[in-house]
Amino acid sequence: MKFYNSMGPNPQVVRMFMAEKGISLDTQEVDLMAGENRQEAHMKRNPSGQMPALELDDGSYLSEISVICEYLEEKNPDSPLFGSTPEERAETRMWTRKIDLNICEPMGTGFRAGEGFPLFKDRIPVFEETSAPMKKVAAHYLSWLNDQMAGKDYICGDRFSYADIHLYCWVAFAGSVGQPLDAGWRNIAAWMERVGSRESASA
Ligand SMILES: N[C@@H](CCC(=O)N[C@@H](CS)C(=O)NCC(=O)O)C(=O)O
Repeated sequence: MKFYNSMGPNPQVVRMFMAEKGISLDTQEVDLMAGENRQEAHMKRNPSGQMPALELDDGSYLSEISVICEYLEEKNPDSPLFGSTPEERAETRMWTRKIDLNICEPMGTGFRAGEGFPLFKDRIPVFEETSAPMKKVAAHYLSWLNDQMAGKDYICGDRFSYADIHLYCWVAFAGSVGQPLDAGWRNIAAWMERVGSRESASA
């Protein structure tokens, strides 16, 4: 297997996941700032032109971070981060989907149409006027999640999971590009510290 890595929150999710599970893969860097991920060689790995991608031993490729991580978990079932039972896995997937659709996607759109506009304007359809409303959507659902996190250490209660990794990398990234946490989101702030103190957070 080979991991195609770059800067950005999505590759970081996979790196953090692999660090948690002690997975080490042959890795090739792709220069996202220079647009190498939109050139022919990478488009063959991921027709969406995005990072990261995983090359499998049969020469085929996977993209989409939650899919890559679920595949790596199936291949490396020890220390499960999706869960040990069908119920736990369903709970992890349920929260991951809520987080991805309602928080990470609008955060990403807010960034690409805002601070990231110069980089993305000639790559994908981006509309500057959508930046502020998308950031508001992400903030609305983070505020909602803050309430949901009352009394919980992790997104799935007392079980650290892939859902924590996915959201942590996105919230950390968003904070560095003009989408800071609201001072009132104390449960999210405490959770960020808890997850950020794990060694894997610097992967
Ligand atoms: N839904 C995709 C999102 C991938 C994505 O947006 N990756 C970013 C890096 S964090 C990217 O490739 N940006 C550069 C570009 O789109 O040209 C996933 O789950 O992997």
